[in-house]
Amino acid sequence: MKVEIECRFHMIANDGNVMEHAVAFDGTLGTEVGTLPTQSIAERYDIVVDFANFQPGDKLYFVNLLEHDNGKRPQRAIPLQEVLSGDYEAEVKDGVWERGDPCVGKFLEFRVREYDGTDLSMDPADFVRGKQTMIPLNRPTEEELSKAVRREFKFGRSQGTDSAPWTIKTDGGAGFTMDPRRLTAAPNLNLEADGLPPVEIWHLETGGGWSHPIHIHFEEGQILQRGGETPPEWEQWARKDVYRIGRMDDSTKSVTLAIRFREFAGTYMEHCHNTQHEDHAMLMRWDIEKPGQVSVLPTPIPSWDGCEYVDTVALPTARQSSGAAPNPMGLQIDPGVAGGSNEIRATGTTPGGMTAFLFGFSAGDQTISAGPCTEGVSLGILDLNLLGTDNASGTTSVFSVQVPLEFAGLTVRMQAIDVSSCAPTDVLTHTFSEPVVNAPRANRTRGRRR
Ligand SMILES: [Cu+2]
Repeated sequence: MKVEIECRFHMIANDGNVMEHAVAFDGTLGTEVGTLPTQSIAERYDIVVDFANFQPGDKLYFVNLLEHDNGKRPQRAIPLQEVLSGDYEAEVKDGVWERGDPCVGKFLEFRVREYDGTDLSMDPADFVRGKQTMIPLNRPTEEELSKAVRREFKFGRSQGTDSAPWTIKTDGGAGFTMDPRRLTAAPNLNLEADGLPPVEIWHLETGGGWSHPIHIHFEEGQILQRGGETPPEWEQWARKDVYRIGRMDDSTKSVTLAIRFREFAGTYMEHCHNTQHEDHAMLMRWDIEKPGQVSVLPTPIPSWDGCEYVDTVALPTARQSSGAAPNPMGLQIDPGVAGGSNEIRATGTTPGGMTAFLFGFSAGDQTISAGPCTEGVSLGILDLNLLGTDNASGTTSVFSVQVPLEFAGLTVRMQAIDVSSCAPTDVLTHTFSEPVVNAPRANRTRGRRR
């Protein structure tokens, strides 16, 4: 005979932060009795369990039912009875697991005991919606949200390779895997008139495949919308640092969150927390910058002999995001290509239409013309042979030029022109402040240690 006993609990914290209100998993407000919402890798739920329905001597278990047979995603959920009865059991043969996943099964046991002490803990039922608050949320105001910098990050397999299939697209730009030298987003600690650091709105989205639990390091955010709608009760009262998107129960294709950057300028990370994805470099670097900061932080490259620093290249939208609208022309300069000589590569992406890309080194402005635009644009060109132009339509264009073996103090400038309107946009510059030498590992700078 199968006996089901209700195991009631309240959620009081989410991702390590005490919530504004506790949530009772009792069948109200979108909850299911005794059932936690789906929890992705790296998400944390703190719950207070009421064991009143159990007797001393009872044992309760955490059981994993999701069977993996490769790294892509769980293939199926094994019925609980099959696991508890022992009918499902992975077998090992000659040191190799076969016919089953050894991670399916019980992994934590609770033993219910008599308790005759005095329970001094707070009753979470006193802190649900409409009752007392635990830790109030510092919610952004409507005005803050209306003027917030907006950024968009899309997680998927677009523009990846067989060896690095999982990529992140930022603000409508190209899909990239991790390169610590690339700065993707740079919120600034500029204070508003009210003395508060500004709020940014980050939109995380996925195309499909397995889910992506996106971990934003350092700062916590509040979910404004899940799949374009009000988030569930347990996410409304929560500060979070892992945001689950994609194909799972209790999940949606996108999450929009508000996040306030308050202190500790420096370099941080945003990444998918599924190990298979993050190990294939589904990560990106973002920096918190100081008010008035001009230079981007250099990139530390650790070695056995200490740490060397190389130049950082920022995406054109890093400091001032293009907002909710896709960036019409994402430009990027890569300061070197591994294994090559001193090659500088520029990448531009357009959503469509005719675009000319210009690319050169500054040595004073010089006016040139491109395509049908007779007035041309002003662009610093050291050597016209280093000029790249192209007509692109809805594609990514890549230019690369060979540069002198060693140079310093050069500024690379890149510009896109919409030739239908002859309007130049997105001037992107990058100055190589350190000598760049033709080392076996391209773009390694010398000598600077901290
Ligand atoms: Cu992922």
